[in-house]
Amino acid sequence: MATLQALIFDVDGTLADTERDGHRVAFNQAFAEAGLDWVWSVELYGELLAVTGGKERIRYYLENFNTDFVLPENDVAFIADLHQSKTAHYTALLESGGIPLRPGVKRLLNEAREKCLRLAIATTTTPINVEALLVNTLGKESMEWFEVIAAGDIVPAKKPASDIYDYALQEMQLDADVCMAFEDSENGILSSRGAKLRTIIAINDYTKDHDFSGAALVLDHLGEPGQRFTVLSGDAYGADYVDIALIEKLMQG
Ligand code: XBP
Ligand code: MG
Repeated sequence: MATLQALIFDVDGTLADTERDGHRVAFNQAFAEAGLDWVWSVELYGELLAVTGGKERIRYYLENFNTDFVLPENDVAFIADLHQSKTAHYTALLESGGIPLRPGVKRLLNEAREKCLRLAIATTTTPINVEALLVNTLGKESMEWFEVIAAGDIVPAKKPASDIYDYALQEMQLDADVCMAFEDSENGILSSRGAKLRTIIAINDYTKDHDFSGAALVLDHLGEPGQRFTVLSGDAYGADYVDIALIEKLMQG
């Protein structure tokens, strides 16, 4: 029987609702600063989220939603510069305390640490974005809580490819069977399940209609004592919030 040893977390949409009021806003600030008239509305951004990775998303936007724009010859550098500016705006936004953690995240991390479980991150976002979120919500020392922070371009193929989770598992020298992954999106669960990880989903506004086939549990959020989660799919064994005891029960499934 598999005994739980580690929790692996996605970042955007899972630890915090970063997309609509964080990444999207930062992209628009970078576009304006570069003198571009591109504006990513809340609705358009929902469509652009089909592609993970900021640089990949800019290219997807140009190829599908702004086909009149003529990319300069050095298109890779052009997109990379734009994305670098976006990252600066995004981290500044996090430093201003703009984005809190989602319900249950801090409590679950603390319980996992008390129980000496191992922690990791597997995300497509840029590494310094992860640092900015962790430091500004949990404090500087939280960077040490995660033995692996697998992020961004560290693997060539971003989610939905399983590479980022495969990388995290390999770095931790762990089998998928002794871990639980936490995700919020279809691309995320395709990636985690591709790495054979059991996965708990906490949806958000952008992902509520996604296909979460294969999830161990689908919830509106991880829940807190006094802030019960709603179970959208799966068996939560009568629990009100995700804790280690519930995760251990789900490990047997
Ligand atoms: C997150 C992403 C990221 C962020 C932007 O997906 O797709 O690209 O939106 O970050 P997931 P960067 O939560 O599935 O990892 O601009 O730094 O790429
Ligand atoms: Mg996500």
